Amino acid sequence: STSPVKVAVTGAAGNIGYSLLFRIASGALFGPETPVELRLLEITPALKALEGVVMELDDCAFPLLSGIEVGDDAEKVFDGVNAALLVGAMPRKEGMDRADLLEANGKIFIGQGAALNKSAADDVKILVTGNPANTNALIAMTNAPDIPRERFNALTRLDHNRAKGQLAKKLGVSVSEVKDLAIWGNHDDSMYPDLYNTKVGGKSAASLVDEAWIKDEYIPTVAKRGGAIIKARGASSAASAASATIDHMHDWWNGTDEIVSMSVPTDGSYDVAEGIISSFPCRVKDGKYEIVQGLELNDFSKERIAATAKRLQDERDAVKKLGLI
Ligand code: NAX
Repeated sequence: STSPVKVAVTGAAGNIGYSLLFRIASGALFGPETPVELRLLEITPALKALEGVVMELDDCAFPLLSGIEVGDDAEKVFDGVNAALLVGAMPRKEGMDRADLLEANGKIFIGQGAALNKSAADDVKILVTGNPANTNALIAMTNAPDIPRERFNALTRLDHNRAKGQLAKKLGVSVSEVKDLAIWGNHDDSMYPDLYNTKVGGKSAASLVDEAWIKDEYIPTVAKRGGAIIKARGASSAASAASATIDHMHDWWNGTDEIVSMSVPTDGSYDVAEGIISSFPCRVKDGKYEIVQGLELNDFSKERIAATAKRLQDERDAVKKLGLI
């Protein structure tokens, strides 16, 4: 039998964790042949709740789950991990502004970047879900100088899946008919889903809908979806965020011929400035992603991509000022 993949999950006792862990343990991430060992990191006051989650994992008797380790010491929990899903972050509390949040969460990712640098396996792949995801990933990457930069990704797959779902619904087709859709930029309300390069039934998706719908309804609906879910459910997206986290790492690990949205370190592609982690259309082969090259972007797309990249540059400048990178 194959030796288990060691996967770390931070914030394991949180909402997303409660959905994510069970899917990883059931084989949704690495496939039905690969045993997994879970390494669960939490802050000390959440370890008791995490104990309860571990009891439930035991009670599922997942055949692929070869072991579970829990703790509040990142260096120990990350020891030898092949994949790290960095979900845990501090929610914005009353009276906190954006800079406070960047600082509070930024500190978490300094420590976790350094711990991964010290103790993760050489082949580790790291995906940041905890917000502000792109900038947290940048902070972790900057604090892990021995890990190749391209091993640090941030999650925009939830935006991707939302964008796919909303388009399929509008056109009355199945989501599997929507091809080559991608999110550009930051995981915030400036993210840009490009329908001009998206294909449905071989046609450009933009040609099948009104431009006014794209600008006034579609993009805002995708951008505000998280808020709409909070309003309806009384709690933020958890199962869908967990599912998107699985999708991203699954495709990065196993490869995919489809175009998927991944937030990756910028390399100058499409005139997006270097030094940030931004979402692009990507393909993955043999465990390595590539930013899809040669796409034509119209003026509207160029404008939106520049605007969302600017947000990321501003966040980068803010955390630089705070001494986090
Ligand atoms: P919860 O508040 O339910 O859980 C977060 C957990 O992280 C808590 O159990 C907390 O104790 C733990 N934690 C805090 N600091 C930690 C640290 N230093 N080390 C380890 N664990 C730590 O939030 P949840 O709903 O699970 O969301 C988690 C994060 O995902 C949030 O930052 C949230 O904003 C973000 N999201 C990102 C999305 C994306 O698409 N990128 C979408 C969903 C979600 O909003």
